[in-house]
Amino acid sequence: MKQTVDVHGHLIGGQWVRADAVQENINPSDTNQIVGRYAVGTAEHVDQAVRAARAAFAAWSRSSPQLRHDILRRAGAELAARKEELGRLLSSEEGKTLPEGIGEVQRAASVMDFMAGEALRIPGERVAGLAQGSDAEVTREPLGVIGIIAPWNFPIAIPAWKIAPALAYGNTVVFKPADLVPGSAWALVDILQRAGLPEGVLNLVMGKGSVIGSALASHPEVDAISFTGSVPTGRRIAEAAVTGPVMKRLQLEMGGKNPLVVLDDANLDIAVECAVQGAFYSTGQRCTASSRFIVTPGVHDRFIEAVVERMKGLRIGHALDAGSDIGPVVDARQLETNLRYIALGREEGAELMFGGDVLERATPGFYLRPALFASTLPAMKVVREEIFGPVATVTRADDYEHALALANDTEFGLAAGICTTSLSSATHFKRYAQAGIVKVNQATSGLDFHLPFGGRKASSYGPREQGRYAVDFYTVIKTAYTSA
Ligand code: UN1
Repeated sequence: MKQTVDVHGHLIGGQWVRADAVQENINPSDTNQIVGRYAVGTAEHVDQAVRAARAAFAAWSRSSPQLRHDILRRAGAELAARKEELGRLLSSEEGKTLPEGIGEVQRAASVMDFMAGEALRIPGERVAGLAQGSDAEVTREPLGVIGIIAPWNFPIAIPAWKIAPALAYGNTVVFKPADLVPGSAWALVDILQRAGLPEGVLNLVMGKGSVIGSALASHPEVDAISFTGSVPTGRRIAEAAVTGPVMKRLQLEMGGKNPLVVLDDANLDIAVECAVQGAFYSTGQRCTASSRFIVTPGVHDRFIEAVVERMKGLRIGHALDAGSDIGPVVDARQLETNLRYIALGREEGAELMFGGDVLERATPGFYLRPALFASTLPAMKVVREEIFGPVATVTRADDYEHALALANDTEFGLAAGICTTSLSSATHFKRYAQAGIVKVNQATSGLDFHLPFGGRKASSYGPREQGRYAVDFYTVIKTAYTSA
């Protein structure tokens, strides 16, 4: 494809770098619309970016926390000031609705502010040593060059919550955004760079995961990889990351098949809201989405009826239309996956209660009506495998104990929810749900930026992201002994 003036380049060593290959960023709400043109990189770009990050590390890792704080604060302020504009860009490239897009940019701004503060609060401790006169200090130092590989479903918030702590704690970064959503990533990097980062501290290389992600995961000068995406890709990254001379530290956030348990004593309105919000908003494209509703007999039929009624009122349309509750699926491939699972659910004997059909709108896009399956059994693939679309299943449970067992009957362990008015069921579930995040009377998706995020089992590997806990991944501990 011919390069045009408006191509957005990579950022390597403080310079915007144009590439021979260019990709068009297509709007899933209107496939005739090109959101922008973005450079597509090679392993050579990754190598240059990693060298730049390595060269910048010595000075940046010793920089004043005040400097790092001020840069992050400035970036946060610009993100907040431009959230309407950047929210439009985000919704145009990813397909989530405009309020969701704007909300996500605000979240990125809040993350910058929070992490600006954390740059001033790097923890450490002084402890008495055991030998006579010996003192020990436990301090945290920057880790080095961090490779950040982000998914397409949160085009600005996930990059922000990985990049901000990396920089706050004195690391340098090579960032590879998802190739479906380079626009928000480019804008975020541009903002951080103009906020005053020295050259090479933050580098951006766009392109295919199979090329850029692999090159980053296997590069000997990269010290750690923070990745969010699928389990198979996470596994490939992990394998590549430990084969070099120095095994890289890993933080992998992967899939989910998150249960929402609804008990007989639940407030039905709350349960329906949690179900519909958690499963279908953001087009179900969240690793925290509730995809398995597990419902006890006394409320089972009423719950399905009420969810279907609520689904009938959902407006599926162009992400930027004020009337849309749910935007399109991100691309043709994901739509195909969703439809394949919807067909499979029927073949497996699940009962399609509502939705699952492709919709025509004024503009050509990947519009899908959210789907609800009932009469599903734990062994069905639609109940076991992550679909990453607006498809949810209802499984009947005999009682609370059975519901808990079904909730935990999965290889994943990211989020788990329960709707109940019983303190004892809620308390028991919080304790025994095998998940990194548990929600009571709240949708499983939608998380606070100041709290730790991560899962168990196949969902996650490595230390938590976000909040004060991010320090565990982005710093390395030193224990110093001194005798005077
Ligand atoms: C949220 O539900 O607010 O990729 C965040 C994802 C998760 C983030 C979910 N890593 O969906």
